[in-house]
Amino acid sequence: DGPSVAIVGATGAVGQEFLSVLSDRDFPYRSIKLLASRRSAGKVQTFEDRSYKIEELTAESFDGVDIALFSAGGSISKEFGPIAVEKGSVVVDNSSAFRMDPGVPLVIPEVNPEAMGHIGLGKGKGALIANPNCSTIICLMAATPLHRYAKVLRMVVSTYQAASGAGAAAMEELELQTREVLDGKEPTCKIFKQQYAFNLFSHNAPVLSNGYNEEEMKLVKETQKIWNDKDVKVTATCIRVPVMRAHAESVNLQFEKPLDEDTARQILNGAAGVVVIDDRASNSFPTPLQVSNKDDVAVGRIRQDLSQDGNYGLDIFVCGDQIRKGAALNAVQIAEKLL
Ligand code: A2P
Ligand code: 11C
Repeated sequence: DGPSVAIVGATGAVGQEFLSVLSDRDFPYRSIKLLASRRSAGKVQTFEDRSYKIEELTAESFDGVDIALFSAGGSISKEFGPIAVEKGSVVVDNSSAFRMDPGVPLVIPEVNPEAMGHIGLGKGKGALIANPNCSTIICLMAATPLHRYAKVLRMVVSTYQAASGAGAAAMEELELQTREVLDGKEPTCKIFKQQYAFNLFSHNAPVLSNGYNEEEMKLVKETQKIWNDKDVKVTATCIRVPVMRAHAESVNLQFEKPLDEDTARQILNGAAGVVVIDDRASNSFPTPLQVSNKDDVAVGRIRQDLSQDGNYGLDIFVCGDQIRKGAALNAVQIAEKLL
């Protein structure tokens, strides 16, 4: 028993992770449908000992679907999300298409589950729920428990983002380029138009007229929406680094109330979905590799910000698996709340 589930973008990096997460968490489903582009239609995918044919995404794909997990890019979400809702599906959308729509909840289950309101299954009504951007999810998993205690007034984020955020093809390109460079060959630059292996560069999202790129503005706007706080000041610099699948973020926080580092460590130790890795003696702090394929976000380098008077500032360093908590896991956790 359970809901019928459709995965839109099933062949992609996040689509494949939806399947792993559903299986790992024993998500109860009655049936599952794997949807992708015409290019993939007919390919066979094994999932939980059964073979499934990938189907081409069409308007008819959503007949009888209770939950649709979308991760095929914003334009596919814009086109097919409303069709799925019309057919009565609850859509959990991993793209940026609907995140800032005031009528669409933007949800991290550990942070703002209440934003889902009364959306549920079996009500004869479809709905849209947006999954935040990966950098926002990973940042807010660590910042929110501190925000609840001392209220963040200003947050400065610098990201070190993995290839996976740009999809399966970018991950393949990083691997290929690494081999090519080591072999003394010219690296193939299709996804990013510049050398990625043994390099880093400003995030590939379009740069806006204010000088920020879209990825940076997502951190600003999504934080304000998720915290339901239009006044919180956020600024960000987003960088792509040659790491496969986990993002790292340096986060500087300024609080309304004092918060010392020992209390912050205690709060983070008790936070759901967060592990603290913060051993100064052995220089052991979070790394992207440690959190790869893991559910929890890791936090370390927890220290008082010397540049702020009193205990009104903290610096932390956060790492989280971009495909898992940054995308698929968060979406499946939302789906679990619908059950
Ligand atoms: P396909 O493999 O058939 O191209 P990623 O984020 O890893 O790049 O994955 C993108 C996902 O979105 C893939 O599953 C891809 O399917 C899917 N996709 C891309 N374009 C379309 C489309 N026009 N219709 C349906 N799915 C699409
Ligand atoms: C990245 N966060 O790591 C981006 C990609 O709004 O869902 C995903 C963009 C989004 O590159």
